[in-house]
Amino acid sequence: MLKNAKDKDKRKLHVATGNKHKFMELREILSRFGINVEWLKSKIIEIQADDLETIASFSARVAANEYGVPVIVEDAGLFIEELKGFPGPYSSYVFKTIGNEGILKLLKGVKNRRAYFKSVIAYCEPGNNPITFDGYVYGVISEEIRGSHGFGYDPIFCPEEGDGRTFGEMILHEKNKLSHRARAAEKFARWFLGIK
Ligand code: ITT
Repeated sequence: MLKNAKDKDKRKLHVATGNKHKFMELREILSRFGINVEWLKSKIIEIQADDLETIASFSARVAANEYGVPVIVEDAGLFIEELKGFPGPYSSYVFKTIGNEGILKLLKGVKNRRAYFKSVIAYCEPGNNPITFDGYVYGVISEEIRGSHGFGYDPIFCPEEGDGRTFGEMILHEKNKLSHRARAAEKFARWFLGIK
């Protein structure tokens, strides 16, 4: 961890992701804490594993050592109760293959539509071990695709703390009030700044 606020100014914090939406969400949340981030616009090598912590930590270590700067890597997944947690850590592949339409087909006629998003942020300084922070948002899978904001599974996920709209029907600021990513980022920011 950085020892004081002065150290923070000397070191740029980079978010390594190929996903612009993800970067914009993280930038907005972290800026509330006065943490400015830069986009390391590169798809960092990602391993396949059964848990998001392992995936994010591996990429964060590789990126921090390769670029010689402190790096955040965030990995997220959608876990659907009726499907025993699928697609979970395989969310990226499933989105690219069957997409939102495919998920809705799998859940056709299914009453239990409960699901959650999990986010894991891995922070790593060059030469050090990564440290992870998680965040969750619970909700249901909608009956149809709704909204064009956000990305990925946003148009089929209704957070239970919301007003019935999917994340896809919310602007970035609204999603950031509830999202898994915002919650993980808040945990990280508090730790980074030494706030209890
Ligand atoms: P990286 O370059 O950071 O890896 P990515 O888009 O591949 O970007 P993830 O591996 O973390 O990001 O995400 C896995 C999949 O889960 C991704 O394809 C998205 O479609 C979906 N996903 C992640 N976070 C989401 C969110 O907040 N809302 C909707 N879908 C999300």
